[in-house]
Amino acid sequence: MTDTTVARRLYRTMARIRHFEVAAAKLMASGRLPGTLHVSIGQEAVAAGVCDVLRRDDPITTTHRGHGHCLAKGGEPKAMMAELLGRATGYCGGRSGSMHIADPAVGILGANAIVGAGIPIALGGAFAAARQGRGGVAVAFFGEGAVAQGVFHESLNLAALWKLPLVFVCENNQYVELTPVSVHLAARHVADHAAPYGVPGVRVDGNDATAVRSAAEEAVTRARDGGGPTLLECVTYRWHGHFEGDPQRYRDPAEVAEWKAADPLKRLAASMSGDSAEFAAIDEQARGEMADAVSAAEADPVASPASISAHVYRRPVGREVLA
Ligand SMILES: Cc1ncc(C[n+]2csc(CCOP(=O)(O)OP(=O)(O)O)c2C)c(N)n1
Ligand SMILES: [Mg+2]
Repeated sequence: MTDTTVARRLYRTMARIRHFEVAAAKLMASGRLPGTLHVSIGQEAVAAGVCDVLRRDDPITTTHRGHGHCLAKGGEPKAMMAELLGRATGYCGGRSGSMHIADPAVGILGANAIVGAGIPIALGGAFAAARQGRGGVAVAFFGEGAVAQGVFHESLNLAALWKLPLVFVCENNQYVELTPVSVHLAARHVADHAAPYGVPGVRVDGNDATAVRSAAEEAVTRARDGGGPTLLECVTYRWHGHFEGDPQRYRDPAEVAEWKAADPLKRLAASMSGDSAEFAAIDEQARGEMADAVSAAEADPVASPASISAHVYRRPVGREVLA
């Protein structure tokens, strides 16, 4: 039996992510949002379940599909939406768009467009947390595409060797761009990669927010208590294409329909059937919050082209090196 307060909190986080991304996808379809956009619609239970057991200052890293993790960790929807819309008030001054949201004040060390690149940054966060000795735990969110990257294995090895407080959360949404996981990974399951490093490997239904939360709670508690890392594989599915506008010729619409029937929001609401009015109200509130974020962000000034090189490191060349 799921605790009502926890269920409502998880639902609220998922609804906020859903409405943020539905709004962003609509803005892109109507030509109002520039750049590239990868949404996590259908995968909300992972961000909600994991971040629910984290402290405000616990560090996380995420990927090109990271809006959900940022929102669940305490990212500001208005500053995120402004960033997506290229506004000067966005998290990165409107210079970066969707894939580089960061907010150290709430532990978001950064989204990252390079597959796998957030994992060693989270490893650094875990190393720092261990040194600080305040029980901090870091989380690396990544897709199953990163599991074939060397840096995943290097980070898992070091985290295991040094018993770092790091939870590796793989959001296995079945596809790496156009490639299904079945022809991408040699191992049967992502979680199987934990055993060679002597680390617990757990596979959970990633569309069940309370199951994700329980598995994350166990892993985070172990990490806080000095028990080292865990590899948590959350099995889920992205409803939209790899990017907004992806023609999706590589998958059967029937498969998408099957996963839509396992909507993490509807599943949680159904498991708490006595509470349907409450969930509907939470949903409406989240929809309004994100509509307000869009209106406020759209009213803000577009980033000035003159700011394009702000914060860009330029290596001195030639005589400048000696100067
Ligand atoms: C090192 C690197 N290689 C390739 C790419 C191009 N790329 C962007 S997203 C992506 C797929 C990632 O798949 P996965 O890790 O499963 O995440 P998902 O998109 O499913 O959330 C690829 C190959 C990249 N950004 N970085
Ligand atoms: Mg994937």
